[in-house]
Amino acid sequence: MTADGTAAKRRSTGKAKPDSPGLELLARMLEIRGVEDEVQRMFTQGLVRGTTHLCQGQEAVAVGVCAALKEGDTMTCTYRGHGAVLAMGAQADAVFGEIMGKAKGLCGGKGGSMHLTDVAVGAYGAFAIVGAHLPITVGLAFASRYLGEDAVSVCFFGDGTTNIGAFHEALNLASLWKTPVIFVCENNLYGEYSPLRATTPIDRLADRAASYAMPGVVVDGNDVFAVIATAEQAVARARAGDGPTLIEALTYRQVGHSRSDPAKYRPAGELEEWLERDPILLLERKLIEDGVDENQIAELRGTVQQQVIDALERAKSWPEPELESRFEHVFA
Ligand SMILES: Cc1ncc(C[n+]2csc(CCOP(=O)(O)OP(=O)(O)O)c2C)c(N)n1
Ligand SMILES: [Mg+2]
Repeated sequence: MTADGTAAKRRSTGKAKPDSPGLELLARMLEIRGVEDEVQRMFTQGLVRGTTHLCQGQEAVAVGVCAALKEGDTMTCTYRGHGAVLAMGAQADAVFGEIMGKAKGLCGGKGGSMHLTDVAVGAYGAFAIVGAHLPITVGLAFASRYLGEDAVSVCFFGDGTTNIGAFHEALNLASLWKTPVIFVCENNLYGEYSPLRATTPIDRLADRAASYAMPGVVVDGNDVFAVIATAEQAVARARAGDGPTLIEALTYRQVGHSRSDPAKYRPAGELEEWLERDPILLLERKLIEDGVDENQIAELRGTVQQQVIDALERAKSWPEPELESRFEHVFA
């Protein structure tokens, strides 16, 4: 898969674009890394209303899968979903604003870090209940087919989620009804503080697809081009009416589970090994191999970092919600 090969099909995020598709992917991944690093700092400064679950190290999964989508496709994700929502095209200032509880945040400041939703870009919700969004995604995909549209729905979730009942119910029904879903399991080796091997009797989670008669594909989740290629196949299958795919993307969260978790439960040397395979470094190395100038990459890093800081400053300057707004958007 070359960077150029994916360009024509890529869905626009509506954000400023560098002049090559490879650099555009890098810009999206750098934006997510920059936002997450800032949110980590904001948490320690007491600026976050509620908690945080960050995705540094997993950026290539979100950016790669979303790059295989087109306008009208939909996505759901978890509390670790800042990256997925940004990859769909949500604006960084509205993400920061939501996390700080500001009125101009993505959900008017009422959802916070774990519930980033931006229907305008197809981000139909981040969910704090493990597994809750898998059946919802089957519903989104069913609606698309029922209405005669060709939109597909992507669902991001973790390795731990594959032990939840809703995972099995969703895969079963999605396959039976051939709904256009792409189930993306981000296997980051841990569910909260438990290593996968302590909770799950198999190594390859993609094997679970066999029970539901759908393809189960394992991909290097730190290689954005591999992710795009795998996601494109799953999307093509879904759009053609052939049903869902389970993708297991092998990746690693470089930070703790949530808040200020120091992740002391990780064996010595594990983080360092994965840092060697940091998805951003891998992409930069590939771009340089393909002839992109190192200075251009350094410049892009600076530009994206400045955009992230500007977005944060804007969001900080926004007002708090009006007291009256607490009764808006509530059912009872
Ligand atoms: C139904 C349910 N059970 C337990 C929890 C508590 N919990 C929050 S995150 C999490 C771990 C999920 O791990 P995984 O699916 O691997 O996702 P990751 O956090 O690694 O992205 C658990 C058990 C929850 N939110 N919902
Ligand atoms: Mg996990």
